[in-house]
This record gives sequence, C-alpha cells and structure tokens, in this order.
Amino acid sequence: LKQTGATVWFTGLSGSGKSTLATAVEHALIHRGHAAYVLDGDNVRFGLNASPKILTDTRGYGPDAAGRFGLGFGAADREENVRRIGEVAKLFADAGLLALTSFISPYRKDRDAARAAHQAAGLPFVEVYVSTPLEACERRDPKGLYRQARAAVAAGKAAGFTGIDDPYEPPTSPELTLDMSARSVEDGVAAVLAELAARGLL
Ligand code: GGZ
Repeated sequence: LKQTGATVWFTGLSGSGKSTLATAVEHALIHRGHAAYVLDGDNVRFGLNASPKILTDTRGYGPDAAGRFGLGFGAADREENVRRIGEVAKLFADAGLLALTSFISPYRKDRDAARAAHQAAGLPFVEVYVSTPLEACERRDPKGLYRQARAAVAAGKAAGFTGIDDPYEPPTSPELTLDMSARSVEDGVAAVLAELAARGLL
C-alpha cells in the first residue's frame, strides 16, 4: 500500500453538513487514488447498529419484538453507537484506509475515547468539528426533524433531539473547525485535504 491509514472524525449537529462534506472528501480522495470510505448513519445506524424502531421512536432502546437489539438515541445508545463506530473506523485505518466518520457524536468523552483508542494503536485521528450554528441547521431542516422536535417540546414532551433538548458538547481542540454555513463544500473539501496533507497522510 502506498498510503497510511487514518480516521477523519466529523462531528457536529444534525443538518450541519457533515455527511455532505465527508462524502465530497471521500470522492476527492478516491479521485486522487487514495482508498477512503465514509461511515455514516446510512451504513452504520441502518446496518451494524440497526434498530427497527429507529425512525419512529427516537428514544427506543432494547430488543424489538423479533428479539433484535438495535441502538436508539438515548445517552447510553449514543455512547455505544459512537464506541462501535470508533472501533470500526480503527479497523479501517489499521487496514490502511482513510476512514471518514460522519455522526453527531455529541459527547466529548466518547469522541476522546475513540481518539485514545486510535492513539494506542498508533493510528492518526483527525477531528473535524463541523461548527455550523444551530440556527443554520434548523433553518435547513432537510428532514423536518427540528420542526418535529420543537413541536414535541412545545407540547410538553421530551424530544431528546440534539441541540434542542439534548446536549451537544463541542470539541475543545479539534484539528479543524469548519462552519459549513459560511463556506462552500469545495472550500471545505480543500481545507480537509490540506489538513491531511499537512499531517503527511496524502
Ligand atoms: C439527533 C436524531 C435523533 C435525535 C434521529 N437527535 O439529520 P440526520 O437525522 O440524518 O442526522 C441525525 C441522525 C443522528 O444519528 P447519529 O448516529 O449521527 O447520532 S449520534 O452520534 O448522536 O449517535 C438525525 C437522526 O439521526 N436523528 N433522532 N434524537 N438526531
């Protein structure tokens, strides 16, 4: 292999542009001949960590009627979701790939644990904080999830939605911070590639 494996960990609110950016970085890397792969909700939450109740009950936890055990959005489930993603990304990086993870990953200690696991294995870990402000994410609201969460809270129900009534803890020392409401995807991609190049990963 001509490349060093590493994990690029995108973290930020729902609708912040993490997945759009991670996917664009993946394409740019592959175009340059680097093996890269995005782990996101589509292939992890609906695959590895699938919960049959995932879309209808965001607080679902525990086995479904068929006895399958998936992960929801309670604190313990998010922690386990992020732990598994960290382990899978580490395997990808260990195999020499550039693993790009795109999850809210709201809790600092869980992201730090993923970083520590990579460090212990001698694998580079690049944390990219997608810092798009809540107002911008909420204005976009591509899936109407913020609107639903606001409605639930207004009706006196807990939504458990990140940024609304569930916490997001921003990274304290990310390798890169990108507000995607203030720059283009191309610009974000260039910043990520420059960071990877500066670290000798390209
Ligand atoms: C936040 C939720 C929730 C709750 C469902 N809170 O815009 P999306 O739809 O595609 O991104 C969100 C995604 C979050 O999954 P992650 O695996 O990234 O979260 S975590 O890292 O916290 O485990 C959103 C949708 O799932 N979603 N319920 N309650 N986002």
